[in-house]
Amino acid sequence: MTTSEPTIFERIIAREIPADIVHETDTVIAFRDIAPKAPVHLLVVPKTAQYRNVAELAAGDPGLLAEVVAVAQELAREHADGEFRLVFNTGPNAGQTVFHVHAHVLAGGLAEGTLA
Ligand code: DGP
Repeated sequence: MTTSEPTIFERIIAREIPADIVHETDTVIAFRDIAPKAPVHLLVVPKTAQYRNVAELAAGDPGLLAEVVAVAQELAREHADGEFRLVFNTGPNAGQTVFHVHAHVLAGGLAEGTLA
């Protein structure tokens, strides 16, 4: 479902605002997070604005979700040692601020910040 106001990620995809883009295909774009939480912090974003979060994406287009994960792996190999944490904040109470589905790819030395 789209909203009337384009999200910041739609504006990046449309090149209305700049971003440090590291990967792009017809369906997915990836760029550096503006406020990195790890030595490597990339966002992998499906270009369609149809899905607000990963649950909607999984239900609506599981193939596109698999592509997001494959791009994350590829970027972790390219920008770090191939190991990575994949985070999908889903909902405001989980810290989601941009309601256009995106994966945070965190890599490059996370051993001290493991979740469990
Ligand atoms: P989330 O809180 O999970 O919705 O993640 C949104 C992320 O988007 C957050 O880590 C900061 C990042 N972000 C917000 N605005 C911009 C922007 O204009 N450019 C870039 N590169 N990242 C942004």
